[in-house]
Amino acid sequence: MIVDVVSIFPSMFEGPLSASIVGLAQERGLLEVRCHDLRDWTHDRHRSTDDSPYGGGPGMVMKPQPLFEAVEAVQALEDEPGKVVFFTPAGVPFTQTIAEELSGEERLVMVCGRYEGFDERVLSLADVDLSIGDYVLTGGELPAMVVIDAVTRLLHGVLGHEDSSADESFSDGLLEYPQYTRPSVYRGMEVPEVLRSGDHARIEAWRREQSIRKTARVRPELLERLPLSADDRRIIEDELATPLISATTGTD
Ligand code: JAH
Repeated sequence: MIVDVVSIFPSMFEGPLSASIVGLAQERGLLEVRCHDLRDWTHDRHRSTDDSPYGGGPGMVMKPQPLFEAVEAVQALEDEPGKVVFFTPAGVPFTQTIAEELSGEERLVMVCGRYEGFDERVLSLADVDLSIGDYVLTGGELPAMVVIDAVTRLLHGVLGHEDSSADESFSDGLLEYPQYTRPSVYRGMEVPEVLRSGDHARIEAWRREQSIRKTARVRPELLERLPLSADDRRIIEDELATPLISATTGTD
């Protein structure tokens, strides 16, 4: 996959994209991220990318001309123009399902804004406008890195074991069950006996129960869309009957 990124701070991407799995994916030729400086498409002496808003109001808005020319120039670098992805707080919520869809693309063009946002006409360039969560950042660069990270680990050949991403939080709509490794006792805290029993049916049932309990407690809305067995429903009821703060916590 080729990802072209347009930003006024292309150097922000250097660390996150060179380390760890994303860095390795690039070294192995499975991913190529090319970061472009939006100011390369400005024509004025001050290389300005922003201007004051029509109608008044605080702050500055990303002006159309450098963004239109940048996106058009970057799209022309390959035969395929690539899906154009914007990042704004008003975008559609980014989910694992969208990460899976994007991972099937040959190339993407990501546009990162700054200031108070984009001139609305610039958004006509977007195939999709994504939000990574309900908070306001100083720009779209961190969301772009989040999306690159989530998509990269889904690319074929990136995670040595190609089935590992199918076993995790969100892939079955539940949060992940607890994981343990050696030693079996650390500072008095024991690994659950079932995980050392070798009984794979029991282990699988325990893990599903733990996933359901965790999801019911912290993300109950995720359970509404899932097919649940009678066993699952009894576990949920039991979990929701358990107080979040136990009676023994405190000074008594
Ligand atoms: C802020 C341009 N979904 C989080 C998110 C995404 C983008 C921005 N903020 C938050 C943002 C300023 C300018 C984009």
